[in-house]
Amino acid sequence: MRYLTALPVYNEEKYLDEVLPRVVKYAGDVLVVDDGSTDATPAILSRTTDVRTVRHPKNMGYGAALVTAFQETVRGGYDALVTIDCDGQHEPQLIPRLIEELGNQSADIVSGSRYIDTYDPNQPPPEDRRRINMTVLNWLRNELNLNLTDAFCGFKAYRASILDTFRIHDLGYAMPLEVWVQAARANMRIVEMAVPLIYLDASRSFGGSLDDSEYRLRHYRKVFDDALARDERDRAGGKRQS
Ligand SMILES: Nc1nc2c(ncn2[C@@H]2O[C@H](COP(=O)(O)OP(=O)(O)O)[C@@H](O)[C@H]2O)c(=O)[nH]1
Ligand SMILES: [Mg+2]
Repeated sequence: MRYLTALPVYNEEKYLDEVLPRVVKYAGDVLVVDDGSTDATPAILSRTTDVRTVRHPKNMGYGAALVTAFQETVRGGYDALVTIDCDGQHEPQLIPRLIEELGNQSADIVSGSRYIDTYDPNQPPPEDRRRINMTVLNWLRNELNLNLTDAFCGFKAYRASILDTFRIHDLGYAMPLEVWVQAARANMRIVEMAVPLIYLDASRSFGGSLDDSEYRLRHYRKVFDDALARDERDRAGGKRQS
């Protein structure tokens, strides 16, 4: 399976030199989607030879960076895509395992889960993230019959053939919810793989109003509702196979 490994990156000058060589070691072709970084990220990337960079002229959001990775995967004729964050929270040595699992399980999506294995009690996830994850999992189970343990892990493998079926409207952190709605409604085969739960920097934030967990949950619910409604319309309008 010929696959692309893509990193959505926004102002990661602190992690690039540590994360990129480790990704290159375990991955085939590597793409960095620089989402309009304003720190030293572009300078660091300009001197990094063994990765390809696509840059958004301005910051568009986590979801936008993933959509670009989807498009580059299809354009490059790859069989699959692995997405991995660039802040040290994901372990590059697991990249080949994700691809292996995609093949073995003949899955459409292999999603890393930080909540399958018991995590180190000394390094618990931030409480609001754990709570919001549990709430969203209930939505997925009750409204999509999708049984997952981690709704937001950025460490995933996708079969390339599904990527251009997604119609993404939220370009921020809620984008994965749109993917879950469209993937579940299209009966895609989704499996999870245990990955370590790593939180290195408690000061990292979503930025802006999403740092308010109540607001973030309401925003996620709105994106989820809109995605459900849009999908129903698309199906009724024959834009998607029922
Ligand atoms: N904060 C932020 N990260 C982005 C953006 N675009 C791409 N990213 C990258 O997306 C990945 C996940 O972001 P992060 O803030 O760590 O998300 P979290 O781990 O789910 O809280 C990282 O590699 C970021 O550099 C953006 O607009 N804002
Ligand atoms: Mg992170």
